[in-house]
Formats: sequence, C-alpha cells, structure tokens
Amino acid sequence: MKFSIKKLQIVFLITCLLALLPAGTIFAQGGIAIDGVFTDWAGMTGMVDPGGADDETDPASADITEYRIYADASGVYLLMVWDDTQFQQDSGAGITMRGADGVYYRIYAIATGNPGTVPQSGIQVYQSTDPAFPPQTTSQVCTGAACSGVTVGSGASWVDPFAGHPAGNCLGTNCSTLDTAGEFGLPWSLVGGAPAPGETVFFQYGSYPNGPGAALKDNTGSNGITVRNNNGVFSSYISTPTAVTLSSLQATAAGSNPAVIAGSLVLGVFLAALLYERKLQVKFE
Ligand SMILES: [Ca+2]
Ligand SMILES: [Ca+2]
Ligand SMILES: [Ca+2]
Repeated sequence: MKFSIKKLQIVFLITCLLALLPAGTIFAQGGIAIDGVFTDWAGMTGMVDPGGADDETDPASADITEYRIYADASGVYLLMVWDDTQFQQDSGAGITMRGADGVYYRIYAIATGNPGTVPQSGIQVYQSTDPAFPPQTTSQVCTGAACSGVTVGSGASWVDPFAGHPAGNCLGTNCSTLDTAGEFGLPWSLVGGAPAPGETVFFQYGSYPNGPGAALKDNTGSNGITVRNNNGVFSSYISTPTAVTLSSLQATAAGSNPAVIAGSLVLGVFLAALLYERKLQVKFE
C-alpha cells in the first residue's frame, strides 16, 4: 500500500514537471555533425517558407525555402536552405537571433558556385541592438576563418520542400527537387552566451542579397524558432516573437508566467499532501 502511494507520487511529480514545459516542445535526439551531410537534421525543429514555392524572383537566387535549429550545451546549430542548386551570382541569407544577452546577432552566409556551396569564407557574424541592423548600431563580430569555433558544412543535396515546382523558377539541373543547404555550428560564446535555465533565444530566417544590413527580400514570416534551456536540456519549438519577448521577461521574473504559477500551485498542493502523509506516518509509528 505504502509502495503504491509512493509510485503515484512519482508519477504525479513527473506530470507536474512536464506540465510546466511550453506546448509543442520537441526534444532533439542526438546532435548535429557539421559535415555537409544533412540526414542528421531529420526531425529537428524547422520552418518551411510559408510563402510557398518560388515566392521570390527578384533576384531568384534570393529565394529561400526553409531553416532548422538545434542547440545543446555546446552551442547552437543552424541549417539554412536556398531554392537553387547553382548560383550565377552569390546569394546572401541570414538567420537573425535574439541572444540571451538581449543583443541581436545575424549569422550571414553566402551561397555560391555550381553546385552551390557555402565556403568557410562565406560565413559572417554581425551584432546589433536593433533587430533591423541599421549601420549605426551594427558591428561585425567576425568573418570567415576569423570566426573562431564556427564550423561550416554545405552541399546541394537538401530535398526541396516544394519538390516538383517548375524547374524554370530555380537554377541548377536538379533544382526543382533539390536545394543548396549550409549547416553551421557556433559556440554560445560568439552569440551572447547560452541561455540560462528557463531562458530562451529566438531565431528568424531571411535573405539579404545586397548585404547583411541591406533590405530583407524573402523570409519565412514573422514567427520563428525558440530554443529554451530546460534545466540543461535544450528544446526548440516554433513561436511568435511576442511570446518570446514575454518568455524572456518571465525568465528574469519567473513569478509572472501563468504556466509557472499554475505549476507552482499544483506542486505546492502536492508537497503539502506529502507532508501531511508523513505526519500521519509519524503519528501512527
Ligand atoms: Ca550534418
Ligand atoms: Ca521562398
Ligand atoms: Ca530547389
């Protein structure tokens, strides 16, 4: 009898802890190898361009199709995808990140050549206090090989999420079925540090053919991907910027989060019940 109550208590406690996590949380399994092979991204949290196939034609090389994010204690891993499998002109795209330090970082990558690749020299990192990255508040963190600890892998073998769209709207022999992708590994120290337990960082993807601080062309919409540190386990999920802003505020004032309040109440009742049961046991012993 005593054993089954304990078992129930454990199940109840686990249920309470799970209830505190944001809806839609996906725990990534394993890690990402930065090697130009993309099978390790299967099942990782990603967003496909909600604009659909071939929604950017000016220039067509600025047409991006999807991105994915993975993170663990070692750093953050990004996947950026372009519709083309070859490039007549270089095509710059970037993932903009709201870092744990409240600063915005843009990880800018330039796809080039036939078949399309992103060479190590094609990676640049910028920071700004303004998410629009105006020149007066933007500075370069590093570029190319000087981006210490950054790893780059790429290739034209990503399966196009809009496979079968007209080949005339992309460049390359297999471009209606394949895309050029770059995978990048960054140490947290380069992008504002790792989020502390309970804190989040936020990512959006867009193309900037005229430079990392120039006008945004194609993008994957206003929603983005959030990475949250759940006591050392990093989860990622799709969210709105507003939800992230609120969540970030809640990370420094945890009491204001309704889910945390509800969870705390449930835990409080549970602990009270546990103490009451202990008291009864002491009484009867
Ligand atoms: Ca890989
Ligand atoms: Ca697109
Ligand atoms: Ca394609």
